[in-house]
Amino acid sequence: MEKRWTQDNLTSLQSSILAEEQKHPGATGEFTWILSAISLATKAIGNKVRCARIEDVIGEVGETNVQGEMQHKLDVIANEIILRCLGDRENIGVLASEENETPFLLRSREEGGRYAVLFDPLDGSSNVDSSVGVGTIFSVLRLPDGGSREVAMLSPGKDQVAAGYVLYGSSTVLVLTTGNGVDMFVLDQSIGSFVLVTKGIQIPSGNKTYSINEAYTEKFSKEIQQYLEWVHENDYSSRYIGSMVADVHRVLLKGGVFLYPPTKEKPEGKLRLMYEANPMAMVIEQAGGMAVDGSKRILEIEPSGLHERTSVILGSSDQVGAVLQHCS
Ligand code: P6P
Repeated sequence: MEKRWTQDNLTSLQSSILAEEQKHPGATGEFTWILSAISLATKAIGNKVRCARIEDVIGEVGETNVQGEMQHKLDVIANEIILRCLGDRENIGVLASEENETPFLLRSREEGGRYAVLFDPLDGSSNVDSSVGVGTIFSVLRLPDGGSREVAMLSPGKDQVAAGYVLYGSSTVLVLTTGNGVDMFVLDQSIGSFVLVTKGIQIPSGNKTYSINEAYTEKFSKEIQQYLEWVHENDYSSRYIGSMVADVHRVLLKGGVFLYPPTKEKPEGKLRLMYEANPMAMVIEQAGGMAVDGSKRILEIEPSGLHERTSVILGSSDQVGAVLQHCS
């Protein structure tokens, strides 16, 4: 069997982050502390996802979350795991979750709270019962010295200091950017560590694959409808999983374009800006792609609320450009 890694090429998530940190003279190591908590939390969540049927935590809780969507048992479990793992990191001032209406204000700047971490604990959780890939999405913002933390947390995506996701799929994959490219790690269960498998991912161009829920075609704008007519006439293939982390991960590695445009029912779009669109947009841009809301970069949207939604069109620049040719 081919060696998965050898002594001279085993790079763990922690050692990769520390090596990155060395490039920043002023780095204090506290940033690493946050990412190691995200690593710990997502390993625990991955275990829960894999054992969900055995532990009978599949299905809905019977209540709706702040989004008005049915909450799944695993949403609650994943949320509690992240809050527990991140909550005791003394340099985190704010935690904000898709599952909670208001953010957790843990520590002031004076008490050492220097970062805000925003997350969707288990995006696509309704897919777990059919063993479709689901994921945790995270975004890290540095809190400025002065001002209210709630206001500071609503910074545009271009201010993120780190972003990424963990896909609980055929393998548990962590994709991370700290602003210097995109790296991919896979959880090696035999040693319990995320190990570096690809450094500096670049999204391929030229892949004529589009990813959108075409059931809503009649509810999309006429521009999107025209784009869909165009792809049907130009030898495109369609891939849509209905789990954002899985769909975006495929686009990151293979190219193509993922779209979740506004519909009549959701005129602002379905996906959330702060903890879904922004982190994914940072990853895609850092990999050389584009991420827009139809008219501008997602990362330049000035947020007005923690749970606001946005239209999302992201992928390789050529494929996003093909969409925009029909939307401008
Ligand atoms: P639809 C999952 O519920 C989610 O938030 C994303 O993961 C996914 O991209 C989207 O919704 C799917 O929505 O309307 O196509 O089922």
